[in-house]
Formats: sequence, structure tokens, C-alpha cells
Amino acid sequence: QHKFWDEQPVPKIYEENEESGAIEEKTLDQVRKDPLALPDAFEWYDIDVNSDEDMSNVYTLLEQNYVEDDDAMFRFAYPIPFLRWALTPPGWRRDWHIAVRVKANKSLVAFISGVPVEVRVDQKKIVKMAEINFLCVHKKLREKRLAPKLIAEVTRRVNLTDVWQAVYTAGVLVPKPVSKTRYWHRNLNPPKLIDIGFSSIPRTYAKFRDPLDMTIKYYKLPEKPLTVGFRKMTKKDVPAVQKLLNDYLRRFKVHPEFTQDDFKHWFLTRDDVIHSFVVQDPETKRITDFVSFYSLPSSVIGHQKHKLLKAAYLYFYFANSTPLVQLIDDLLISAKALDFDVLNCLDIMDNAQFIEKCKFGPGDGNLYYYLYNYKIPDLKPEQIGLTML
Ligand code: NHW
Ligand code: EN5
Repeated sequence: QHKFWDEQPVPKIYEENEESGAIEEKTLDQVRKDPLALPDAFEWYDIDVNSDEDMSNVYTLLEQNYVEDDDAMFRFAYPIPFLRWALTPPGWRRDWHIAVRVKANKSLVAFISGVPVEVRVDQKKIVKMAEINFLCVHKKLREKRLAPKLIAEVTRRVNLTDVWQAVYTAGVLVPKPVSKTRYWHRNLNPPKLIDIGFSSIPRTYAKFRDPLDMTIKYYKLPEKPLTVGFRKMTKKDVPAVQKLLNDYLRRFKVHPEFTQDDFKHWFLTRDDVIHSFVVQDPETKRITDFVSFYSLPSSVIGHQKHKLLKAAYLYFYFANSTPLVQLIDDLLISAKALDFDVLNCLDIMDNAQFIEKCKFGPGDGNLYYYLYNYKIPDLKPEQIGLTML
């Protein structure tokens, strides 16, 4: 039933694991030195992230062919600066940015990417992995087994660097998830979200004289953050926040470890890409809390008035002093001030503590977490300490 996945070092769907660890151990001499064969009309091409032309081609492929919701109303539209950020953390490699082109006219028809990440699983020692993302096959070339080719080729190239594990997330169920998580959404712009069909007027308001007005009032937020000492994170905060974030993440069963360079890359604010905030105690001057979100718009498919949904996604955080509900409220206020329509999160980490209190509602999408070549007993969403892009 899974022609490809049944042959890969991943657990079977029904398999229950009691221990964690690698599924297979291989050595470099067992890895093919030449690329996998593609159908004759196609060729491999490594994307040059520094080329505007290459990046614009990746952008267009994804904008027109990447992930949609179940009703095909919205499609992720990762902007070019976001893609550059996502593809170039410390240690990135051009040969992990893999495209397939039509030989005849060089047009891009498929893509998959890997970037390096250090992940700790089940409180054991840190494992070097590839974080796999942006797997995409053009709509006109679907169900021709091109995806397994892309996956096998990225696996080969990752293996050639002596890396044997990977982490990835997907909305679909394949063998075999570490965890099944759910999306939650916090409405920041009720008129627009209702207009585009992202949300509807709560049933309980339908009987009132002005249901939209009731909805707007329900979701209303203060103009400015409420926590004393809440501000944008700066370069100077990096050493302290990097350490405190790693300390916080250690309580989870799957989490990344960030070097100082990793932390700078992933969290220093880049306009329209990543926004990070801290709380600094006015007395001690110490950083007590940290919270971040990334900006990922979606195309609104076939809408006359609105072309783009401006969505913010909760990224990493820790709350050592400020109540988590208050920290997230300040994040919502900041996202609203930056003109986002919605703030999304998953039910991972400590998110259950604030989800309902901060007026998030359940989405219709799931997100499965996966490890390649690593088995582990099933995890609850709250044991996951990793957010992907
Ligand atoms: S999840 C987003 C994936 N992309 C999309 O959903 C975009 C829209 N869809 C498409 O472009 C984030 C196509 O439908 C795709 C499939 C390309 C998805 N994960 O070519 P065929 C990521 O990027 C399996 C894993 O005929 P297609 C994470 C499927 O089960 N497997 O299908 C990516 C079947 O195998 P089976 C997936 O529709 C992680 C086979 O592909 C999958 O034309 C990748 C069918 O292929 C998915 N999302 O193209 C794994 N979707 O065994 C990384 C389908 O069931 C592993 N399939 O017959 C680690 C690698 C590195 C290891 C290093 C040590
Ligand atoms: C790899 N890094 O399904 C990621 N999105 O809920 C790839 N639903 O936006 C895998 N269908 O529920 C990504 N509104 C997998 C996710 C794919 C995209 C997806 C879902 C997540 C989504 C929205 C729109 C639904 C439109 C109809 C949704 C309801 C929100 C409402 C807000 C107010 C309170 C109640 C809930």
C-alpha cells in the first residue's frame, strides 16, 4: 500500500516502538556516488539561493503548486526573502536545494530542500539531521512517482555528508508519525477572515442584531503590549536568550539545539520574515521571557477583493517569569500592530496552557511530525519542542 515508504527505514504504520534509536546503520561506501536517474525529459538542477532568477522560479513553483488546505481555498505563498532565510542557516549546502527542470526549456517542475539541524530525541545525545521541507511537484506532473525520486535523491546527498537521520512535517499520513498535532488559529481581523472564508461568524452570535460587530468586539485587543519590559529582541540579547531557549527546550522529547550562530540566523528580526521579542526585567536587566513568530502569507485562491492572507505563525518561545497567557497576548497585540490577519500555532510545547484563554480556535488541518531512520515511542503533541517552517 506504500510502494515507496515500505522500503524505507521508517516504522510501519502499525508498529509500536518501546525503545528509541536508529533503524539502520550504514556507511559511506554503501551510498551511490551518482544521482538517481530521472525520466528522459528531465534533469537535476541545484538552486543558487544568491540568484534572483533561481529564487523567483522557486517562488513561482511553490506559489502555484505547494500546500493547500482541504478545500483548496488557501495556498502557502512563501516570499523570496523567507525562502532565502529558510534555506541558508549555518552549514547550508547548495546541493541540498534540489530542483528538477525540463531539459528542453529549463523550466522548474519540482523541488525539495534540506538544511542541517541538530536534534535531541528522547533525552539522548544530539543527532545531526537534515530538516526536509518544500517538497513540491508541479500540478501537471502529479502521481507519476516523481516525489519518491526527489526524496531518494535528497537522502543520497544527505548521506554523502555522513548524516543518516532527518526530520520533517506534513499534513498527510505516511509511515510513521512521531506525533499528530493540530493547527489552532487566533483571529486578528474578523471582517477580512470572514470575507475570504477563513473563518465564520460564531454560531452563538448569529441571533444578535449585529453579529459581525459582536465578533469584532470579542476578538478586540489592546493597542500596545501590556507586560512591562516587553520589547523587540536585539543583537545584544543573543547570548542570554540563546542559552535560556536551549535550557527550556531540553524538557521536550524532540527538540533542536541552537548554536549562537544558529540562533542569530533563526531569530534576529528580519522584516516581513521573522519577529522576535523579549521581556527584560527593569530592575535586574535580565531577560526573563522570549517569544517569536514568522510571517507566512497564503494566496487566497480565486478571490476578487483579497489576494493574500497575512498569517503569523508562533515560532519558539520560553516564559520563565511572565505568565504564558500574557506573553502570547502581547505577541498577538504585536502581530495585530504589524497588520497580520491571523496568528496560527500548533498544540505542541506548552501551547495548551494559552490556546483557549487567548481565543484560538481549532483549525481543520493536522500536522504530522516525522523522523527518518529513527524509531521512538509515540509522542503526545505537548512533548514536541520543534516548530518547522
Ligand atoms: S509537507 C508538504 C509536501 N508538499 C505538498 O503537499 C505540496 C503539494 N503536493 C505536491 O507537490 C512538507 C505533491 O502532491 C507531492 C507528492 C510532491 C507532495 N511526505 O510523486 P508521487 C515537506 O516538504 C509519497 C512524504 O506519485 P505526487 C516534507 C506518497 O505516500 N511522502 O505523488 C517532505 C507516495 O508514496 P507511497 C509523501 O502527488 C518530506 C509517493 O509519495 C508526501 O505527484 C519528504 C507518491 O509520489 C509527503 N508530503 O507528489 C520525506 N506526499 O509509499 C523526507 C506524498 O505511499 C524524508 N508522498 O506509495 C527524509 C529524506 C532525507 C533523509 C536523510 C537521512
Ligand atoms: C510543512 N512545514 O490545512 C508544512 N491549513 O488548520 C506543510 N484552516 O488554515 C503541511 N478548509 O481552519 C501543512 N480556519 C499542512 C497544513 C495545510 C494547510 C491547512 C489549515 C490548518 C487552515 C483554516 C481555513 C480553513 C478553510 C477551509 C481554518 C478556521 C479558523 C477559525 C478561526 C476562529 C476560531 C475558530 C477557527
